[in-house]
Amino acid sequence: MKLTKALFVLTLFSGLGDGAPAQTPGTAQPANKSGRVATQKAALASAEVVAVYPEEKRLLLKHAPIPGLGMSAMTMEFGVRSAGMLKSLKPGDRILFSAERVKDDYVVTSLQAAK
Ligand SMILES: [Cu+2]
Repeated sequence: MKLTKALFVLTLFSGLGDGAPAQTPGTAQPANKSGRVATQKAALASAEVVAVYPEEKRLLLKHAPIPGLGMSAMTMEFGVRSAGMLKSLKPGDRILFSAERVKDDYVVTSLQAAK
């Protein structure tokens, strides 16, 4: 019981420290409004999931233009930061996501279901 509580507090604190955009995108809006997201290279873009490759930690997205990455709309593969991000995704899903360039690859750093 004590351990669980401590873990919970820890999680809370680390969440606050990081702004936690990856963990709870739906509930972290006030913190994000203060400019944390804006200071990152990646802005939120919308996309449709075309294919998911959990074993390779990659996915194929048909995405809208992403000005922050200098991309027009296209269908392309992205890596993901963790395989867990792909768990609930399936082809046809619409998402909002942010990505950043890592060497010659593009990596999705956060994503959420779009309505
Ligand atoms: Cu692209």
